[in-house]
Amino acid sequence: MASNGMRKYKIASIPADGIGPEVVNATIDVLKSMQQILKTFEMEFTELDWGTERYKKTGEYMPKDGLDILRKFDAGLFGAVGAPDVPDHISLWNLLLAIRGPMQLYANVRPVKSLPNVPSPLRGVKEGDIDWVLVRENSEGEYCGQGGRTHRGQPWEAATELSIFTRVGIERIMRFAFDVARSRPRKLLTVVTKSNAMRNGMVLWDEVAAEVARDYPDVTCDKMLVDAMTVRMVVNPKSLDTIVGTNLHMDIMSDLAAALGGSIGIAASSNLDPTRKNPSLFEPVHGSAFDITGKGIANPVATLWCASEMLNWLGEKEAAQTLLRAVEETCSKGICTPDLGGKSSTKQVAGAVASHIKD
Ligand code: GGG
Repeated sequence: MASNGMRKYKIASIPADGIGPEVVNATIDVLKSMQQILKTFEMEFTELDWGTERYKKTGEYMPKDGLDILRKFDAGLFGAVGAPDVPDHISLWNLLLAIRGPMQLYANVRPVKSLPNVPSPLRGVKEGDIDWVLVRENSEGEYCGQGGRTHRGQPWEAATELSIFTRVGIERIMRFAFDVARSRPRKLLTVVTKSNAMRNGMVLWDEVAAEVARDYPDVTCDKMLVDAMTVRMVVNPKSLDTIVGTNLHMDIMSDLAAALGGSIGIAASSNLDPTRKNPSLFEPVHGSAFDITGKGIANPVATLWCASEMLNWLGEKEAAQTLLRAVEETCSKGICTPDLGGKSSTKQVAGAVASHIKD
């Protein structure tokens, strides 16, 4: 609490690569003007220079004590990682994945719903028909980083990529997902696996899901194979609400979901530590988009939505709703960047959102 009675938060901003700085800085401007208008909270932003530029100068994406640095903050706002001249597995594993796993940000929440004037590409789907929350296991599974390569360069070169699923890891994400489903009006959870073909880890997922389901008799739970799930999302989107799945499955499904919801340019994502021992990290689903970097036309809506999720997580629920409403009003006036068919710049969209914030 600040001396003026306002609730005070320390936020780390990690704009990182490509369009990351454009969307993060536009969002911080909106948050700063929000706090001036609402006068209920104060945010102190500290920019961390982590990312590919730093890697090229120092050989490190983030400092060795980066996680300790992050732990001094209440939350982090992340932009994007990845650059054309660095292999993607280097950038991802040295920054985002170097934070998510070790910080135990095990719940990756990706809400998807259509915004005004951002129609779903699906025929016959109206605004409001798609209202999903995808819950991605964010700390293990296919992203455990285990495996290896042998006989490099030989015709018999081989590589293994292990997936590690633990009972503890599955149970905690399952309980988190059931809680999310319980908090929503339809109380409906779909568990996604591939347990017909993958007979160990995925079967454990099914078993733990069934066990946890017994503690949530008020939540209707069904299970789907990931391949069939992609079809259901397209042909029967209204039948879905909360969806939970593994790290890789939900990474893929959340891109599909974002596109079906209207655009990946509006899709937000929260990397949460539900135990609240570590600060959570909020990042747009989209990547660094080097094709439009520096043009001032990156869509800030996904990061603004992340900021709303961050406010919500910090307990500023009214401010979170105010921000999302301001984004919706901006969209309903057709103020949007070229990816959504508009002519506005990143700064113009952010400015319009700030102007729609009322106390
Ligand atoms: N804005 C987040 C970002 O840059 N993501 C890049 C990416 O490829 N992420 C993969 C993942 O979330 O697993």
